[in-house]
Amino acid sequence: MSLFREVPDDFRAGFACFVGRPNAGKSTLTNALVGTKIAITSSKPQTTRHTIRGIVHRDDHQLVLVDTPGLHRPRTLLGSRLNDLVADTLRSVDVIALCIPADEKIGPGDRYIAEQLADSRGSTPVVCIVTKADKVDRAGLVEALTAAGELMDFADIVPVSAVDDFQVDTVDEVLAKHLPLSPPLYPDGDITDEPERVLIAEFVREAALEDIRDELPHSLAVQVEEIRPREDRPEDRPLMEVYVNMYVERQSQKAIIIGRGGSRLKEVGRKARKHIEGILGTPVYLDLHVKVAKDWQRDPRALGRLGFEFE
Ligand SMILES: Nc1nc2c(ncn2[C@@H]2O[C@H](COP(=O)(O)OP(=O)(O)OP(=O)(O)O)[C@@H](O)[C@H]2O)c(=O)[nH]1
Ligand SMILES: [Mg+2]
Repeated sequence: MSLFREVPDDFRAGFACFVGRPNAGKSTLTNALVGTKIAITSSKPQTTRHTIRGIVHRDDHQLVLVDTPGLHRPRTLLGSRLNDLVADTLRSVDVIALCIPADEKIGPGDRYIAEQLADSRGSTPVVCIVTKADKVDRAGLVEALTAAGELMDFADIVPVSAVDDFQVDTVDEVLAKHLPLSPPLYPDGDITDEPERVLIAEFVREAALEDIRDELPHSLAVQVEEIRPREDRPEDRPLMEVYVNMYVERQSQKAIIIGRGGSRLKEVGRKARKHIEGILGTPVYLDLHVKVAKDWQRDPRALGRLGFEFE
């Protein structure tokens, strides 16, 4: 049996890429379009650190979304590497969606991105997505749309609110118009090409960083140790056991994550479990372990063990 379904001759499939400055709402919109959380989001800029593909399945098309790290004028090596990553991505997609938040004035950051697009997009169409429409009133939205339209020559301009589910389907339809005729690129039911283990580790990292990021800047690494079905469960009521290790650098940070009487760790587990269940499609028993790995950021062997690979 084929994993791919029969499709009509006029089926379309291809890639769209979200770009925009940090915090513009790219990952939140990716999740809304896919219908399941696959990308972590936060109110702090530079949350996304690598490109993530999300797959939207419709009767007449399949849209593969590539969510990218926020683009900005680079100040550090990491920043310039992230920008290179985005530039490479632009060259391999069928349509580019530039995200601009409705509640912020267009600034040098957006102009910088528009210049980059003019340089590297070739003949790829660019659609403007005015995000966070729920944060402004009608007049504010008209103003944001007008200002966006003056930034560059767009194939379309679409306002959207991922939070209020306003026009999310329209974004999908507008992007799908630019896809080539093609059979599906991914099997039915696939919503991302991220490995499950990576997603699960990211969800735990997001939940842990949500309210304690300032105390734990870059000192947290998360690794999934094991995912296994609990034995002796009836076939129609499976339970997945997920074992996760969280590494911090100091004993004091371990105490922060665990919290008074384990309260913080419990809350991290509760938040992360909800998203993990969404991905695995079954109830989950989540076991979180906090360990101290002294100076792991500086120790190549520790980095290797934690799944960081460098060329
Ligand atoms: N009110 C409202 N807030 C939104 C909407 N979309 C995103 N946000 C918020 O904006 C913040 C940034 O969202 P992200 O999706 O992480 O932004 P991003 O563009 O992926 O950011 P980077 O990965 O850092 O480039 C989060 O606090 C979101 O909750 C929206 O439609 N409405
Ligand atoms: Mg993001």
